[in-house]
Amino acid sequence: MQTIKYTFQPHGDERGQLVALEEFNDIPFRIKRVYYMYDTLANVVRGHHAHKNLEQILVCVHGSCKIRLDNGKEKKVVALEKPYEGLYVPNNIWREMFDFSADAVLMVFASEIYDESDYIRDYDEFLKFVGVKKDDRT
Ligand code: T46
Repeated sequence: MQTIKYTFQPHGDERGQLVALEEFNDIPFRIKRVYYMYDTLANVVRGHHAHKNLEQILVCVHGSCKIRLDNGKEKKVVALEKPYEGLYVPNNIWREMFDFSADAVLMVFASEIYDESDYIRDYDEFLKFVGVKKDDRT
């Protein structure tokens, strides 16, 4: 499974670093929502769902965490450890976020506003939605 990890341009000088993210330039969609999670407890796994119509870029702006992406056939784990890296997560991908460091702040840029009806929270329903039979999985 191909994953897209962006390396954003830090604008560093003697004062420190600054990263600017513009829609359609650095973020490949119109940004309708930004949310972030912090104070995630050790051993917590968040996510466990897919979206029918949502593109997102995940940036761990402080600390680190890991993201498991699953297209129904294959899984891939991507580590987010730098505040200038962004992981693109398209629709129809099951995602789980885990291994949060105590200081992790995971910021998400989303192409749509919050809509609970866009979530697929049942894994078998997800496999059916993406047209994958259980035997096809690796
Ligand atoms: C995703 C991963 C990466 C809102 O009220 N508005 C929002 O925009 C969001 C994202 C959540 N919420 C409420 C709904 C729940 O009561 O915040 C609570 C926690 O949300 P959830 O359990 O969905 O959080 P995660 O970390 O499992 O998943 C989130 C996003 O929901 C999801 O779209 O892709 O982060």
